[in-house]
Amino acid sequence: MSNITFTMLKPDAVANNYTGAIISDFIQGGFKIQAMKYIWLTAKQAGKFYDIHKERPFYNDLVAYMSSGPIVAMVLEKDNAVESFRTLIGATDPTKAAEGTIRKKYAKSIEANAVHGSDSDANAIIESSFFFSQFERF
Ligand code: IDP
Ligand code: MG
Repeated sequence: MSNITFTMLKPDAVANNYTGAIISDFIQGGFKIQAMKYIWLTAKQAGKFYDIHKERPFYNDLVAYMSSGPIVAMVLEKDNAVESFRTLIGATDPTKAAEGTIRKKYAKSIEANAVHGSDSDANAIIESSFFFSQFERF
């Protein structure tokens, strides 16, 4: 069990001005911000970040979407961070996300689903170091 997870506020969330509300929900959920960056990814960067999904049918659309506007990348800290954060954000498909979850409240579609959350402790560190050099030491 690790205490960090990585998240991005995706282009739909930033464009819809949900940045403040979503960060407030993270803090209300007990997460502390360890690092934060507002950045517009190139398609090349988005493609590299989502390399694990390159065989999936939605990969090209996902890369285009994730490079369509600015995002906010963050490292968050809490006990059992990865699992606790995925509970807070809800299911990938917002129509299936539980009431009160971030994706239920703010996501537009299964693709434009407001936020990313790491799926394992190992990926939390890989993803954090993709954006923030201080996590390369872990
Ligand atoms: P997750 O973000 O809940 O971990 P993943 O399966 O890892 O979900 O998929 C990564 C991202 O790819 C999703 O957050 C979403 O933006 C997009 N995605 C996943 N499944 C689909 C789909 O069926 N159609 C379009 N986009 C999808
Ligand atoms: Mg995932």
